[in-house]
Amino acid sequence: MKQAKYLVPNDYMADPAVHVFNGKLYIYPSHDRESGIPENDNGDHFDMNDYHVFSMDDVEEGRVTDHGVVLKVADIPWAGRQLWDCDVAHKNGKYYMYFPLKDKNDIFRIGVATADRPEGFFTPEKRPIPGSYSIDPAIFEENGKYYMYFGGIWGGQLQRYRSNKALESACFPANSEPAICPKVVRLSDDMLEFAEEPRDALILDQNGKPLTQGDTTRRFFEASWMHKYNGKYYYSYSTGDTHLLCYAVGDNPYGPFTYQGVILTPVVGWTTHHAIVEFKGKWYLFHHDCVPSQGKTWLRSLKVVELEYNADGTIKTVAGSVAGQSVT
Ligand code: FUB
Repeated sequence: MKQAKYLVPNDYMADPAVHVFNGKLYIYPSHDRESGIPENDNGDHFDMNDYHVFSMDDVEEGRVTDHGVVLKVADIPWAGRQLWDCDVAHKNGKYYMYFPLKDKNDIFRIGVATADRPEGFFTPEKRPIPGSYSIDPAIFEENGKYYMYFGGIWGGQLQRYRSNKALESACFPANSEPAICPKVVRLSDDMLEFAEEPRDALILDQNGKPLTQGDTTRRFFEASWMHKYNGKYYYSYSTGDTHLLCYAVGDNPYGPFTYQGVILTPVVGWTTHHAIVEFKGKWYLFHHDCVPSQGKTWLRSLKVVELEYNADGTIKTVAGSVAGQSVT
């Protein structure tokens, strides 16, 4: 498959997290809906209130099974509003869904819900993860250790924290100062808490200097993902207001990571978000755009395209739908 394909043409799904469980591919997206809330920089118009799970036996063949609603805002005891990008991990026969949600004070926290099967139903814990904040949890497992990458600026509220403590008010570094970093934290053995204080996942330029806040085509905004390729750790993310998916490579899950380049050029829509996964010997980039909704930024559609690497381990840039990429 060299052309991007839409996966769920009858509904709006975004922010894919994708994993192989029991030989199948499972997709955990956000479920976009028309809420009528006007668009703003806070992302209030992304007012999602449930999740579906999808699975595929084969990406090339393309058939997608919808396992239906697996978790709803209405079932989460601490819920305020806005179920954003989730991810799922498997440990010892149980499946753990991590999801960002605003609490009753309109503060994003990260919650956990558990299931006995990858397709759910997921039962939420009574409280969010203690010490959690911001959005976009992405889980990476290696040798029985589970790491969560998280965070997002602007509507994702990461600028309201320093050293894992809430500030009196939001604070962005000056343009010449090191950029706000995504966070990485190891999960506890029971998968329900953080095992340590979240750390900065530092992104460096080729000279070993931290990317700066003013470097808006390279600095982190939201949408973390981690995958391993040829022994290296590929941390990937969205640059938000410059609409790129970028990546940086490191030697261990905590980083630092050195910036390498662009994975996906801008798509139709405002947000860009992804998952990278190997399945049946090929690598795939799952992502979303707003072509089917004719550019309504809050109604996004899931897509997949094959991802290719150069011999030196760099990723071949994929053209997003703004560049006029044709889709099937
Ligand atoms: O879907 C809501 C937010 O939009 C996600 O959490 C971000 O990553 C962006 O895609």
